[in-house]
Amino acid sequence: MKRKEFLKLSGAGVGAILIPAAVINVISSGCNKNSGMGNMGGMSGSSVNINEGDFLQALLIPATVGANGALTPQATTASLKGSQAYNVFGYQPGSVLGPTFRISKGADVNINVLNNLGESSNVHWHGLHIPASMDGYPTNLINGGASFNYNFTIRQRAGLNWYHPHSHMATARQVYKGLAGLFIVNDTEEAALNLPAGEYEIPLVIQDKRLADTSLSYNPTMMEVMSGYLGDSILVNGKTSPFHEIKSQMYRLRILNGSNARIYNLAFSNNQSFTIIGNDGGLLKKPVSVNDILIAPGERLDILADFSAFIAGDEIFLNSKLFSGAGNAQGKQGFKILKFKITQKTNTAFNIPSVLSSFVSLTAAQASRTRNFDISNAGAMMQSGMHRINNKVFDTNRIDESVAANAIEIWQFDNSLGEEPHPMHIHSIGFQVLQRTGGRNRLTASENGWKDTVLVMPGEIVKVIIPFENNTGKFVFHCHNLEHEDDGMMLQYQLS
Ligand SMILES: [Cu+2]
Repeated sequence: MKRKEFLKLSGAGVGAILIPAAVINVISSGCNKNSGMGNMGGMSGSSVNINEGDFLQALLIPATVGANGALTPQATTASLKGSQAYNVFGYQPGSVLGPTFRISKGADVNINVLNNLGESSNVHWHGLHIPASMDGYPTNLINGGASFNYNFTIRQRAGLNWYHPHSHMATARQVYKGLAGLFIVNDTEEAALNLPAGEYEIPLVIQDKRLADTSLSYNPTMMEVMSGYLGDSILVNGKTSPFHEIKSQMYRLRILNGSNARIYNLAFSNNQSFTIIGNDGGLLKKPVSVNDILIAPGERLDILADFSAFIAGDEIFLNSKLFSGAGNAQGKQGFKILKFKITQKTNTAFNIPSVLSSFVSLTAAQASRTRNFDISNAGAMMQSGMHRINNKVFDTNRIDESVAANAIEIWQFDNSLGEEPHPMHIHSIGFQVLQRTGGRNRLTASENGWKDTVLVMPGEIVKVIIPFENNTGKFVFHCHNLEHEDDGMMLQYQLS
């Protein structure tokens, strides 16, 4: 049930400002047997426990393709867990996810999308700085049976981007059912580092789904819209609880959190450190060693993991550890994600470069203005029952922010009164995170460098600085909790 309907049933009207979460819980648990309430706490919903699985299926690595590709979104079946067939959406028959595009900076890209889904869809190239007509605007859709050619030139630095549908109010369902893929940009600065490549560079798309339901039906309750649609099983590259055979040396793990709503606190089972070398927008200036790192939906991580201390026969897991500060639905359980099995002792050393890349760090003084976005959603339930930004829900006919081409601006996402975590994503540009106040009160190790999605926890205010380009047009920015996005937590800016 959507909150709009719930409000009608419960009699809550326009004009009320705030109802304590505890009161809402009482009201809604009395009005709908399917509200998914359980023993949840406040407005951020309840957690869903992960069944870890057996780690007996081999990790699949998506096929790599070049600048001239084709995608055919379609309803198909895939073996997500053992030999069990699931009804999914794929960009090709027989599996979820699509191929990994690997493209050099400067290349012209031409990807034909033939939509055989039986419903409208489109493709958003998350992280790419491309024209508005190619960006997968929510109402710029490819009808069932029709096709569209996405063509654009890659003008940005190396990095791990991704693609997925961005259909108005259907993004969450289409992504959950299996539509997503990676898009890697390479450039000469990155190539000069000679980072681990080939079998030593492993793409990992981490997602959660409800595998008890082989039809992968998607019908979130009101509370599941608030928490986001959390799965009961973790999939990596479209398989649940996989293993991967490796040698005892340095690996480059290129990680996407492609989940609708789940946040992970990545760590190794032996708590060994690993090195963050990049994030959403490519390489950091310098490597950073950590023992764990949060990754929210839409975010990417580029990690070097040193397995040289292991011998053949050893095993190590990539896990998600407990974390706090993300509301009632997230971080309450630690679980295993992926098992690495060391099969061969090697003597191939890799020394991590002390300098990875160079770019200008922007300062607040360079910004011509600051825009504030209230993402707390305090009291939003009392208005139309939808997630909001600045008290507004998405309206394709309304330009929310007018931005001058090439302007440098600070955008401030204010979740200081909120109870839910919101990973905020801005289309078509990269930004740098300037400051976080409240909550964690600092930038994390993966928040230096270029980002396009930033996690704003309850209680936090995060400032990002954006050097807009001259890629004029109408673009959206939104919460990348896909349930929140489809619920209206998206605005748009006109760059002109
Ligand atoms: Cu959100």
